[in-house]
Amino acid sequence: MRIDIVSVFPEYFEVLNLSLLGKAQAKGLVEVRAHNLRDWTHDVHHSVDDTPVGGGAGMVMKPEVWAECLDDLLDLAPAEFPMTMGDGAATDAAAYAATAGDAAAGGTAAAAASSGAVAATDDAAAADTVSAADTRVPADRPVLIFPNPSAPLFTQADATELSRAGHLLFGCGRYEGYDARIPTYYRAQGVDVREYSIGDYVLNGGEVATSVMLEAITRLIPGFMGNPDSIVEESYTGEGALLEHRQYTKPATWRGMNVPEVLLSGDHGKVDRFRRDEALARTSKIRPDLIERLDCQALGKADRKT
Ligand code: 6GU
Repeated sequence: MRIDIVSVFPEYFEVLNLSLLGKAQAKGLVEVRAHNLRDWTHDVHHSVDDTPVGGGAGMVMKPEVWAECLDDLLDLAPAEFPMTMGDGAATDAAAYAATAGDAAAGGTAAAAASSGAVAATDDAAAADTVSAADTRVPADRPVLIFPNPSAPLFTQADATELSRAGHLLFGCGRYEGYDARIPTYYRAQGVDVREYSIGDYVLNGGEVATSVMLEAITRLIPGFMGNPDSIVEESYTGEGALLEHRQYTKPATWRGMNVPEVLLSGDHGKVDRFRRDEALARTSKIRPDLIERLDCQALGKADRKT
């Protein structure tokens, strides 16, 4: 898996060379490269942001700088929106027109038609590969990920899906965010673009969120973990669908506290049932939202296996 990270603080990612990800790089399972967004600026100040259109506090990251960088890393030629290509672009163009409320989306058909830069056939093929029903990531299609506190939550299911990708590119925004046209544009270019939040709190930028997502994704790459069983165990209820049961180690009695009796019984069926009951009970108490999302069919299957 190739992993590119773009940030104005690329040094932040030097820690990735340590730890488990360092070992995975040494084994050739992943290749991580952190890039400085400012390398794609042309002005003396290397500026990457500008004031928000419509007013307001803070700064917004400029689309031109990001585009020069992402075009380079994704090996794409510049084009005019909307590009003439597969359904993905058409849908996105429609969505864009619906939300933008200006002539930008509809008024550039001539420009798109005259732009020889868009490989329409390749993009159409790429659009065909991923339908709404099939969310698997084809290994040859890059996935562009923008951490964004106002996006859907990143889940274990997303991590599992992205662990099968061949190329991930993280675009770390800073300040008040990035120009909203950037993800729309690359989606229309046939790139699989995702925006994710890692939780309901605000961070200063996408760097920490990127390292969180990277760790969740890369540990699922086959051969990454020393003991692949630890992943299977975690996912027996459907990949992070429930909180895990509590764990104990020896001694059986410590400072007057006993481990639950059933765990010492040697009856694997009983132990499994105890743990699943506890996982369910704790989840409904601590995270009832997870119970609502539960795939009851998957749970039934897990039951029958034991
Ligand atoms: Cl992805 N980015 C930022 N800046 N803050 C966040 C976040 C992402 N997820 C939760 N908070």
